[in-house]
Amino acid sequence: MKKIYVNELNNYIDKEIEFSGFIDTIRDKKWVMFVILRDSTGKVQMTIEKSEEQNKELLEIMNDITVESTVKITGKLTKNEAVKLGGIELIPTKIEVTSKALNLPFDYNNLEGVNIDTRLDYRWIDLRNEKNMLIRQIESTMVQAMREYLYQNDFTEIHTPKLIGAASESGSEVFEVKYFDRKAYLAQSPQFYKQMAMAAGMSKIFEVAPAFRAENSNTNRHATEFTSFDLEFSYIDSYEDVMDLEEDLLIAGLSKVKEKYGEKIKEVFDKEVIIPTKPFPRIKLKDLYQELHERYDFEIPTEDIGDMNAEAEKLTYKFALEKYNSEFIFIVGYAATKRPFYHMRNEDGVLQGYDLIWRGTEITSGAQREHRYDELVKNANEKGLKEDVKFYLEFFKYGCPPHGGFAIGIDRLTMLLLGLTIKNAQFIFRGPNRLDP
Ligand code: AMO
Repeated sequence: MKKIYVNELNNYIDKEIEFSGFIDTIRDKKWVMFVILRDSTGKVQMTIEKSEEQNKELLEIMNDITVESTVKITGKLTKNEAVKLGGIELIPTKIEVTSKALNLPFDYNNLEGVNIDTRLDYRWIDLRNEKNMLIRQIESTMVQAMREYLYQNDFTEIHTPKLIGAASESGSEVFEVKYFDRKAYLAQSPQFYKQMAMAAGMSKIFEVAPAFRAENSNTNRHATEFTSFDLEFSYIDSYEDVMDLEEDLLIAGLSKVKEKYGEKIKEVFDKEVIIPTKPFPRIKLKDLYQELHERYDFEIPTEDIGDMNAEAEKLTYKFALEKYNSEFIFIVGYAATKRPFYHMRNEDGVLQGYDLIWRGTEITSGAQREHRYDELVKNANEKGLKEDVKFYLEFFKYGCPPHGGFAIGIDRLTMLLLGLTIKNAQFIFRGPNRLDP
């Protein structure tokens, strides 16, 4: 029999049904027992009159049961205006306990004061919290809308390997794994395979998949495994084309989220979903340094010159709001020495790539790629990477159109959308000190 969910119950008034779910709460009164049942779509009240003879057996079962156990109820669904939960109640004739719960380690309805690590140790219980459930639904809506936008624009979704034979991209920050009698690595990005698809003539591709980074950093925005929303497309004239597409993609995603959850996000997370307008502001790194210096007396540390750091990103958000009234801002003009070798440089050596900052955190890196074999070899050599990226360089020997792309960190997107830390935003957080559950 097909499971009937709480949000479908209105179609079954006065009918005999089977309903399965968790026991949410039990209110045991003198004459009656109210049991709130829950599934992923909502809650419904089950009412058991104590005076009725046929309920004796049901009450025995209920007296022995714990909250958070799961049950399968047979009964009749009736209208009752006095019931706060949707004006309906379930009158049971049979209760089957499908799983009995132990006492919970914490009250997931009241997480204030519960240590985040304890919560993560029992993440499956923590996720029962309504707010956490909502985070998952909002993220799913965002990703769905972005996927749909790409399907509508003739992108093909691909699935690239996560086990790779050579340390990718920069040679650092990768996890090594034992692969029979040799070493393999976990992909830090699908970068090389996105580009291989371009060399294959696929023109427009995307992937939503895990990326692995062996970064030993404990911040609010770093994870060792995260979900990367990657795309790549061909026949571009400039990285401006890549930024244009990213604007449309984010507008599509955020519009859907606002339409479906805008009110709820305001109520539960106290965050406004603001749909950005095109074009997002774009600024050169050296002009940004100057603005940050003049406005906030900020000086980029010597080791970060040509790049950004966390503090600069925070101030850039402030600046973007002040100057452009925008939560988003593209930064261009990074130093080639600070960026991967596969970014294209123009004839003056200026990097044709960008980062996108949203609400003070980098959510994207993107670029036009170097598709000319000789140039690419030169750039790889400059970074001392020739052997590691030998297989990748081959992709560009047999014809490859000009192309570009970007990657959005989905966990960061969710985190910034709802004002969370990455530990709260990720379905299951992975960090230097967390591999379980
Ligand atoms: P980059 O390394 O900037 O670019 O990563 C792209 C985006 O992924 C997210 N991200 C992370 N999220 C959580 N934890 C981390 N440790 C982490 N590291 C990165 C960020 C970031 O902006 N190949 C290029 C992309 C491209 O050019 O297409 C790349 O991987 O949101």
